[in-house]
Amino acid sequence: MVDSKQAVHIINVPLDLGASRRGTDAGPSAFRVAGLSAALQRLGYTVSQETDIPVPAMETRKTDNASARFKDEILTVCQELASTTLQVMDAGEIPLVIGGDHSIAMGTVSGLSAHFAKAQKRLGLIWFDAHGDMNLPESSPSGNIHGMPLSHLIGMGDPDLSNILGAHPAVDVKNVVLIGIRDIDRIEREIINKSGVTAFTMREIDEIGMARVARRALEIVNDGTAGFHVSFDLDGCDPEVIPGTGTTVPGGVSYREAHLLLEECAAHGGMTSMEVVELNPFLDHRNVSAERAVTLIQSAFGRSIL
Ligand code: B3U
Ligand code: MN
Ligand code: MN
Repeated sequence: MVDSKQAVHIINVPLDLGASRRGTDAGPSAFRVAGLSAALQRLGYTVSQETDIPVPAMETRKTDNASARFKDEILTVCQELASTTLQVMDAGEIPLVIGGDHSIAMGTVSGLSAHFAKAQKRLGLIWFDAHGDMNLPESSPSGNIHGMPLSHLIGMGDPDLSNILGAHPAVDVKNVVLIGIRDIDRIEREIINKSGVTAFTMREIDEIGMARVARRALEIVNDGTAGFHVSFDLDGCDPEVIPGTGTTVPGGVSYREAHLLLEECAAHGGMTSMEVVELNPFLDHRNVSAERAVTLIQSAFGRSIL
């Protein structure tokens, strides 16, 4: 679906209310400094527009919701983001959403699904992450919403967060894959195992290789759907590849494996949209994580070596 005749619309969401550590709010700026827009143009895309979603700064807010911190603020941001991804899809452009912490995926994916739901179509979802992001407010050890977006997108959890734009559930579990996971909480493990989503843990990647994981994942997300979205948490990569993120977990996906996955997504042709989240420039070294993330995005958008 992604082809160079379509225009890319970059949507920046400088949110860090979903994580405990400050700093993902500077993600969009680091991507600008790393030359994201020019990198897409070099591949032949036009970047039609950049939209900045307004996000309140943590210092201006208080939260008394211990099990879903800053829920009201995050819900407002996700509603605005969902209407934007819906409009961008309706206009025939490719949404590229730049975070921000991973809570924003509830907005991104709800808007995409609302677009397809109008034509009675479904969306597949690739969730690349070190974490499962399938906690519920009652199971979360932290109360951080960036550990909960996927459970809400499959219709569980807080009814406000799981019903953004009325798409409920936003995605069907049978078209959802997790890739790269290696740090799961105790109750979250049961939630994942019971949910019906397919998980390719680091063990599967080690055992059968990223090429086969990518191909199997693509079969699942394309089974009966109108295309698939890639929600790419940079912490899925090994910390040596992406040091600039807040919750690093050793033993992650290598730079080449991550490229291969995204090259396979581009080669398949069904990718409708992408989001890249959890970049924390304050933890980075001279913006290398942002620069590497830009080249990963290029792979997803069809860059080939030759
Ligand atoms: N599972 C933990 C940690 C976590 C999830 N996502 C990130 N960290 N980035 C939690 O807080 O839910
Ligand atoms: Mn995540
Ligand atoms: Mn993560």
